[in-house]
Amino acid sequence: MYSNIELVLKNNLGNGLQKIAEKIIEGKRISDEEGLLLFEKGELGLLGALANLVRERKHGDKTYFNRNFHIEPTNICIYNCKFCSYVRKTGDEDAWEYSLDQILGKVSSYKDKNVTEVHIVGGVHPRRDLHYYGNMITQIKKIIPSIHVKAFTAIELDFMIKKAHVSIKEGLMMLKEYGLDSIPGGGAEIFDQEIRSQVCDEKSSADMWLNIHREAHLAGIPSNATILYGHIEKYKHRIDHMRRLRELQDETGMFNTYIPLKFRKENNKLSHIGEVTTIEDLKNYAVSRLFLDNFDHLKAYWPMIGKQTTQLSLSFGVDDVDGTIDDSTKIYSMAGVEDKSPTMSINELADLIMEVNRIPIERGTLYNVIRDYSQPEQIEQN
Ligand code: V47
Ligand code: SF4
Repeated sequence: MYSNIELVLKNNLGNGLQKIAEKIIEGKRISDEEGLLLFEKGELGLLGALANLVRERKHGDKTYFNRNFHIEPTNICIYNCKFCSYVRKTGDEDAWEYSLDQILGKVSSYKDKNVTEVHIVGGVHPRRDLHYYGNMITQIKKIIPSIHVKAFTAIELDFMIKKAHVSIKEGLMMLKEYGLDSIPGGGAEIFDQEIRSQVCDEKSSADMWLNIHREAHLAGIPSNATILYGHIEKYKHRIDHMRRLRELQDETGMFNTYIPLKFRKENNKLSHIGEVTTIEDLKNYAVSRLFLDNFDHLKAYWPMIGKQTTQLSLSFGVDDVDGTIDDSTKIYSMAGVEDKSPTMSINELADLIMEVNRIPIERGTLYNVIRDYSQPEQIEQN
């Protein structure tokens, strides 16, 4: 009996795709040009079969998720990214800035819920600084000592570290002392300068984003990486973005996962562009899996992409779906996603994964295995 992949190869693909498919099957790295060709000429079934091969070589059917919640301390931001539906200015009716007590109160409400991670990101608030946020992390860990604090995009870090008048390395070491465990992937957007300047011209540069992640890795702080796709960028810009990440990963090996973020169009200055199709989303996951050979994990962030596309993505290279969330983030509900109160219980996450015949694994932030939920007797009530 032939495997899907052997059938693909027996067909003798045209358009230069045959050589690329063979390289992937042999476990070789593909070039920028080859990545671009996959985007431009790769048929969805082929991309899925190849990406799934890579995914299964790395993880078999295992599909990861965690017990997490978000804290978004404020939506007040000094920047005005055109794709952002969330940003407000001081005094705006729907601006928020939670006090430290409010934030700690929220953390206390999770004390007995077995959460393993808190994800903290927000706007770049002009009056908050490194010590305020550092102290916040320390206080959070007093309430839940075992929790992993994944906090602050490189954009927030750039601002608070400059404000503290210390080097990037010193600033990161200070935050690590306060209790920072890892850095989320936000703020990367799209690295190409021409496109970046059209969608978020005031934001820290691509080089700054990469440098902060490099310095974090050197300081022993792992991080995630994202891309914002499906707006005005072209395929070549996505490849350029991933190549820069692949190079940094070759240097440090400290990126945990890559999370493609689909541009969602409601309530922002790029609404007129519209959104790309689910087919484009699946293609993007697949080519990401094939291009980023040195990233262990590829995540579909379910609150952004929706539950059904998340299930489909598991056949296109994705091995992680993020976590329980518990209705704690507004970034995507304000940008127009259908599910305005994103929450999934552990059982719902396990069912979502098992419905498409994969094995649900609860993980810690750094992919330590906590529990295999594929065994029915292990599914708990919560
Ligand atoms: O950097 C903002 C994006 C990011 C829109 O590391 C938008 O585990 C689409 O980085 N349409 C923040 N995207 C969120 C983020 C993230 C999310 C989940 C998991 C992790 C992780 C990181 O959200 C921003 C920006 O790229 N974003 N507005 C929008 N309208
Ligand atoms: Fe501010 Fe982030 Fe929104 Fe840009 S994406 S305006 S940096 S909150």
